[in-house]
Amino acid sequence: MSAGSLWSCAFLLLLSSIGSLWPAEISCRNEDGDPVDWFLLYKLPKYIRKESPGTGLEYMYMDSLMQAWQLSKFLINMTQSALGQTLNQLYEAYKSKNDSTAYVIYNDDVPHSKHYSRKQGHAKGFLLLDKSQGFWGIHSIPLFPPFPEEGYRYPPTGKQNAQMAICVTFRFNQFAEIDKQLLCYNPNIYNCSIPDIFHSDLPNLQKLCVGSVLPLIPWRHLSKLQSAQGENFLHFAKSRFFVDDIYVAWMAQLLQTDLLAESWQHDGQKLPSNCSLQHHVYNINLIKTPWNSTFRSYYDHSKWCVSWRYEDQWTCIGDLNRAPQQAWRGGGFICTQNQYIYKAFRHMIFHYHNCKITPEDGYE
Ligand SMILES: *[C@@H]1O[C@H](CO)[C@@H](O)[C@H](O)[C@H]1NC(C)=O
Ligand SMILES: *[C@@H]1O[C@H](CO)[C@@H](O)[C@H](O)[C@H]1NC(C)=O
Ligand SMILES: *[C@@H]1O[C@H](CO)[C@@H](O)[C@H](O)[C@H]1NC(C)=O
Ligand SMILES: *[C@@H]1O[C@H](CO)[C@@H](O)[C@H](O)[C@H]1NC(C)=O
Ligand SMILES: *[C@H]1O[C@@H](CO)[C@H](O)[C@@H](O)[C@@H]1NC(C)=O
Repeated sequence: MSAGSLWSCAFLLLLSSIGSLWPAEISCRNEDGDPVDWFLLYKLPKYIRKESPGTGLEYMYMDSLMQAWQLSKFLINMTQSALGQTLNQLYEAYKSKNDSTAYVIYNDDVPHSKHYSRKQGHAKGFLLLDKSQGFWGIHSIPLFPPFPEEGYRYPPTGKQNAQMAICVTFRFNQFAEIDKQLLCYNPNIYNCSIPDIFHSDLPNLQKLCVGSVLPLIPWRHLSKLQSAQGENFLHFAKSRFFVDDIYVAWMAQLLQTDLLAESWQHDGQKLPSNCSLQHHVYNINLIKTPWNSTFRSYYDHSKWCVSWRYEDQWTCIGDLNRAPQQAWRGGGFICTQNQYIYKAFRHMIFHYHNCKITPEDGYE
């Protein structure tokens, strides 16, 4: 071996050892703890039709590397779950009192709190970032995630109904847009840390975090977001001043697509399927998993919608239900035309309500 190649060998060895010592970048994480560009998690309800009740902790999972639903071998209350692996980074950052990371957790239903403000967004999520990159998680789980002092746990009240979570990894420059979107939401932030170095880039989150006076809140705002690996998203944020059903009045018309919508619609709080405007919105009422078991939307607390036509390919996941009171609440949806995400969701729709009720009303 020549001296030159010996040197390059030594150099490669040095590089690889640096590589393993280098702290991994902040990202959404899969169940192996590896970084992923995005993941989706659909926790199944306790009551599946024609089956005996489950634990209410099983979930389906897919991500940027695994492009169809898989039943997870973990339960959602475990630290090995994708949510556990991802949030662990936030809990670790909190413990190390790290000045180079910022985090925010928000939920209209705060753990250990009886206070409930309708002026704040009907929205649940978490963010962790440094000046290089981070993630944004959007979910439907009340009383979640726990305060950072407590570490990862899953609330027992989140077992009965199905729940949804999406996590997307973003480069730092995208968080200035996310900051604007969250101003529209006016989310109920219950724990956060936004060190000084972030104040100029995240002015709204900084104010929301410390509870200082907010600038004028826009009625609504649309943002284009791009994940770290280049996946395109469109994000809809509405404030409580945009008083309308976000599905019909905004998303379906702007995306120019008829939508099939899954959301929490308990008795007396339903908006019916709506065909009044050019693009229609139909309520789903039965979901079928890839393993052919079915559950009623009645037991689903998640909020999502997809294009009715396969050609349109839109999938949106977010915060708001098709219920009259939700018109007065802030919140939003993250939308994508990723074909795998679309297929995964579109194929789960087993029955929905047309605007005119007919006997074979929307069976898939
Ligand atoms: C998760 O829930 C299951 C079922 O209730 C329970 O047996 C298990 O101990 C829980 N695990 C954790 C880590 O909380
Ligand atoms: C603090 O965060 C930065 C950026 O994410 C990271 O490089 C550094 O290792 C962290 N420090 C500690 C003590 O965890
Ligand atoms: C459909 O939704 C639009 C927008 O919210 C609303 O103006 C209209 O009244 C609704 N139509 C019906 C039949 O409820
Ligand atoms: C589900 O049902 C479809 C249609 O009846 C069938 O083709 C498919 O094999 C079933 N899948 C499973 C996993 O049972
Ligand atoms: C969570 O946020 C940190 C940093 O802002 C505070 O130091 C904690 O006191 C707070 N925890 C709770 C339970 O409010």
